[in-house]
Amino acid sequence: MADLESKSDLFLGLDFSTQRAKAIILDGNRTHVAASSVTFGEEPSLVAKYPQCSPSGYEEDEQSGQVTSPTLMWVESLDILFSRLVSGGVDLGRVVAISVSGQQHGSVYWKTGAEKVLNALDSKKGMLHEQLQGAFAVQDSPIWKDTSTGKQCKELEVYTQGPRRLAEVTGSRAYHRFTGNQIAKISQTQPENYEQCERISLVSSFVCCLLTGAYAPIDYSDGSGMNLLDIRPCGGPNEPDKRVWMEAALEYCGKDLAEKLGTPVPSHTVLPKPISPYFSRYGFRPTCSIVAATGDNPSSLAALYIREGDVGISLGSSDTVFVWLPEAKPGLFGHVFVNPVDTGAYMGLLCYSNGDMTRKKVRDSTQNLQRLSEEEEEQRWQAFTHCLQSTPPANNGNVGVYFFEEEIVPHAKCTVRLNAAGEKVDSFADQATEVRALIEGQIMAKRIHSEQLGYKCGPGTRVLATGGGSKNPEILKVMANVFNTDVYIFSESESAAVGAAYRALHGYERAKALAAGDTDTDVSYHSLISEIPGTLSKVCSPDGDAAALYGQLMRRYEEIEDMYAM
Ligand code: XUL
Repeated sequence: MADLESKSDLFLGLDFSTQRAKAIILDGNRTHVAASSVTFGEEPSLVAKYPQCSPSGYEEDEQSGQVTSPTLMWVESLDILFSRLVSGGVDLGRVVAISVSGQQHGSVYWKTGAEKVLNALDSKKGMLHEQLQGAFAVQDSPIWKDTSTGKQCKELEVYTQGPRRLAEVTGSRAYHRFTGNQIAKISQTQPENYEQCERISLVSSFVCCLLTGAYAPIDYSDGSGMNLLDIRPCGGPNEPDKRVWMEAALEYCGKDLAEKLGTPVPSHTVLPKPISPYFSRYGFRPTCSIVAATGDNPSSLAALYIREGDVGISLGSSDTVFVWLPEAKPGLFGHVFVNPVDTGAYMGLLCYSNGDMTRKKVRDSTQNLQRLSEEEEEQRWQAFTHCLQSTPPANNGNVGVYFFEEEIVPHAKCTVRLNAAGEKVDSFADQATEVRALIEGQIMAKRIHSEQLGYKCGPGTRVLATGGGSKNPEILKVMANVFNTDVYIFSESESAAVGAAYRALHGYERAKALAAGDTDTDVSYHSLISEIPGTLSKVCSPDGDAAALYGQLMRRYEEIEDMYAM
């Protein structure tokens, strides 16, 4: 295998999440060199143009459940991000490879002729959003929070011979946010726009279209979140890991959809075109490689060195749980994706819509959140932590389900509180009990559901916690006791962006080694990206007595979910 690149070479990871775009730059030893971010709903120039997306970064129609973000807002933020890195003194000319992580399931609709515009992007002709003004057939991209596709989900399941069959082939039964259902809704409700669209990207692959100035392929792992990709290998001895689209699902979701989606590729693919000459304005070298993008959850799995026996828990805008699966056995529950760092393996994913926003609403005892200063936020989180400190594990038998937003796992929207006697109550005696019921309920749900996906808690297993919520040691204690296992945190809170930078490094080095012919075996991700000592630190171990209390409480929690799931 080739030596790692010279120390002066840099690797850039971009993450386009629901609320912001981030960049993290690492050197060849994966040491942090620079970082920057743009918060869509707070960046003054973006707020002025897209006030409907402030402060959240998206626009929501409560009535229909439709949730979208303006595609051009994302386009503009890429320029802001790069100019911010340059003004911070970063020499982007040292970047040899870039990869991208994107919020999963969201989609972008390129208008016929847009690829010509992408090909012709020119740093002298104005900013990206100016040159791409007319490039989209649909101006507002549906994102993962969208729940307006109930009709399409039902029809897709019928068309593909039922939810179980759809799950067996695509890794999931039909879900509102999954891209195929979003596309089907657009093809049915905006037929002219659908007709005018020549290419559909995921948020992740869309950013690669901007970077390369050409249509970029969808990778297998993010593609598994569409209800469209057949996740089973089908390529024979020459291409053992090849995946293709599911014909029946394509047929239902839209006319000529195979052409509009393009051919999907393994997640480690280096794209045929390097960076577009447009980006010379920031000093990028013309040969800078772009490695296929993937979704934010697959990207976090890559950053966290997840291996068999680990469960990753990310507490963020959405809460997610991901597990490494050697085999795919998808059922009616959760999702199975092609693994982003080993195309022969899989990853299980659970996604909860009640994450940070719900924790904030319980913290502030309100359904209408206000914008607070950093200091006020800090004070309120301290009070929240104090609530956890002042209440015992298992909350004296009080248990609650807080699905303020329509929950995905299970499909339900309700708030239910049971006291120790099993009676339904409208509120608990005090705020501290309320906060503990919320956190314990959220963590118990994650254990119950990951076991249903095939995960087994036991000796040698680890919980790897990430996301904003993982900074709270009291929440980590609850994780250790509920999962009855050690909890580790990653020294970086931005696992999705870091995963993108790691994947850029891997894709680049792999391609270089293969091109040089100095290896007869593939350069596996884990052979190159081994755990850097100190990046994962054990922060919590279970307390036997406390852990024992959760068995019974989990059964009660499960009963509530069973009663209220739609
Ligand atoms: C995963 C999901 C969310 C988004 C958030 O299925 O919908 O985690 O990826 O960015």
